[in-house]
Amino acid sequence: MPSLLILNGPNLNLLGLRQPEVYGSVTLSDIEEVCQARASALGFDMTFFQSNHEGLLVDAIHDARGTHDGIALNAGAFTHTSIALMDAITSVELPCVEVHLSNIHAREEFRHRSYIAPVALGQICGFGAQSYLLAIDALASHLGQL
Ligand code: DHK
Repeated sequence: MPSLLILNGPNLNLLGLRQPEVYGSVTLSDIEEVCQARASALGFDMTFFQSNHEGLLVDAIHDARGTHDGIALNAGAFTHTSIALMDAITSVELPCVEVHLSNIHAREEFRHRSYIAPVALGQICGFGAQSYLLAIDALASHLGQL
C-alpha cells in the first residue's frame, strides 16, 4: 500500500493552545485523526510526526526514502529559514506538498519567504486544519490515487 509522511515542525505540538486566533482551536492530534481518516479513505498508509528539532526533521525526511511515497510538510518557522530542510527534500526526490494552517502571505513579511516552496509540488496555506487534507488530496492526485 502506498504511504504518506505528514511532517510537522516546531511549536505545532502546541496547536489548540497557541494563538488560536491565527492557528485555530484544533490540536495536532485532532489533525492527525482527520489526516489518518483521509489517507485511509484514499488507500494510503500514513505516518504522522512532529519535532521541534531541525535535525530530527531532516532525519525523518531521509528515512522517508524507500518507506513513503510522498510528504506533506508543515515546517513551521523552519519554512522561512531552513536550507537544510530544502536540501533534504531535494535529496530524497519524493513529492512534497508544503502545508500551513495560516495564510503566510497575509502575515509578517518574514513569513512570505519559503525555502520549501521551490522544491515542493506546491504550497497550501490559509485553510486551517483543512490545509492538511488538501495536501493529502494533492499528493493522492499526483500519485494517481485520486
Ligand atoms: C506555522 C508556524 O509555526 C509558523 O512559523 C509559520 C505555520 C506558519 C502555519 O501557518 O502552519 O510561519
